[in-house]
Amino acid sequence: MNVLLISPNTLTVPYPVYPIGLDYVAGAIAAEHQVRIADMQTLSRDGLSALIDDFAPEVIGLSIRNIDNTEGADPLSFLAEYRQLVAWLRQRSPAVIVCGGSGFTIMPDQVLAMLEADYGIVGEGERLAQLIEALRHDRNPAAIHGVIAAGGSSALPSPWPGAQVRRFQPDAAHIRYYVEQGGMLNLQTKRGCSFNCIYCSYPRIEGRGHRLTEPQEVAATALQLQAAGAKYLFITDSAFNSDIDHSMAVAAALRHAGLAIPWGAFFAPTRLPSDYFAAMAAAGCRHVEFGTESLAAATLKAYRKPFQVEDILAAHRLARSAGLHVCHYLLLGGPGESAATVAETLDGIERLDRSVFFFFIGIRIYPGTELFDLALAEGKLDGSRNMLEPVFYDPDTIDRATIESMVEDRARTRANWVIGSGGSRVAATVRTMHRRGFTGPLWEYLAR
Ligand code: B12
Ligand code: SF4
Repeated sequence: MNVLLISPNTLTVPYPVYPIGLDYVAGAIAAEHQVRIADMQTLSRDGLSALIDDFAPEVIGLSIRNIDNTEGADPLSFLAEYRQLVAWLRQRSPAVIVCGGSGFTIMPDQVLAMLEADYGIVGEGERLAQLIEALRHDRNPAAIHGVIAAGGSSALPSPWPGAQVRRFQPDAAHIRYYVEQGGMLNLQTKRGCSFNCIYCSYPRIEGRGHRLTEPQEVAATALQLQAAGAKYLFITDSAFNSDIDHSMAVAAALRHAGLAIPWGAFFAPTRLPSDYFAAMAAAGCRHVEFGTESLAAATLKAYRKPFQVEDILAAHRLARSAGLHVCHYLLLGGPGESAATVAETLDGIERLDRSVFFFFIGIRIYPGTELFDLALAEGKLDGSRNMLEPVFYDPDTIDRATIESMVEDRARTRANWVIGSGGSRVAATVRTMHRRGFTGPLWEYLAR
């Protein structure tokens, strides 16, 4: 069959991100089917229309990475735009339309109903191969584990048990865009996060158990991306160090393979071996993005973070002394947050030298998380509420506006304190620098 995979994500905040998920979906079906990828970051509607006329897809896959921007202070939803795209596709093509992706997986039934697509695949898109087989043989796709049909509903499937094959095509039309705009391509070294932070949707999207890619295979893919012109790699793992041994083995493999370009990743500031970040730096790591969330002991405990304040300080010191650029993401306004814990976090930040801080104020409540259950139990959420409209947790003792003004009071004089992802102003600066040849995420230029 002819299968067209579309990434409709045109968000450029904080920068355009390479749609790596579609490489894996393509990898699962390319042996049997003709596959093309249309990245709307690089293609106009006219271009898409011409592609549809030329390729005549029988199945169209839509990658729904973001449903919204999760920024309490500056909320943006993308679903109306995607719904319009599905209607537009229907006018041009009789293809069966299938949705999937990380954002989709958070609320599959609701997103499918809103977009009016035919089917959705919850979790890993590798199951598209089975769905296409069912269509080919006139069987019911909704009988497949993890597949939902319009009007149906589905429980979260078990993780994909088969191979994860990435199909990266260096000559595909969209690759040049990312190579020229900051040079960043993406790399995945494992799926899953074994930690249990109460608000987090990542284990739901990727599973709780780790599924590791062989370090040599990761290194071979990294070299392939480098050969295609990548000047920087972003490791998309939920937390690169959630399996310390594997992350060390990947770093060693990248070093032995002679990877010449720098890379960055998300890390949890857990207790780490003293040579950990030196090993990362030796393998080409340049940026460490810590999912720190708070520097107040009570808040870390309430969020069930797998580390304590001393661990954050120690991980920060190790990364800094290995010469790495460091940023910390902060997530304020969860259960138990108060003026005192916010002040503790803001004071704690002063102890983290030469860093950038991204503040997310208000925690988006996702179904399937402990925070969702807690908000229900506390009477802060009505069980029948449509969660597609972002709902943020309201702590008992402080409101989001107060937290925001506490952060803004100090952020005003500090260029390295960024509220949210920085919005369009920061994105515009990044875009200009990427056009001038700077590579990578670039937040290090804000570090103080
Ligand atoms: C890495 C990451 C980032 C990095 C990206 C860096 C980079 N160079 O790519 C940074 C920090 C920059 C970032 C930014 C943002 N992110 Co982010 N990010 C992630 C993360 C951790 C991994 C995404 C990823 O690449 N995964 C690896 C690939 C291989 O997996 P995948 O895309 O999910 O694809 C698989 C399946 O989903 C499925 N699939 C994918 N497409 C399709 C299509 C079809 C047809 C099918 C059937 C299946 C399918 O199959 C694939 C293979 O199994 C996810 C959380 C997570 N663990 O998923 C959040 C996540 C995607 N981000 C999210 C958000 C909100 C954002 C921001 C909007 C935040 C902000 N305000 O700035 C921005 C948006 C950036 C942009 N321009 O789009 C949300 C989206 C959910 C939502 N609420 O909408 C997520 C899910 C986190 C969360 N809050 O739960 N992000
Ligand atoms: S460590 Fe990060 S990815 Fe893992 S559960 Fe906690 S917040 Fe989610």
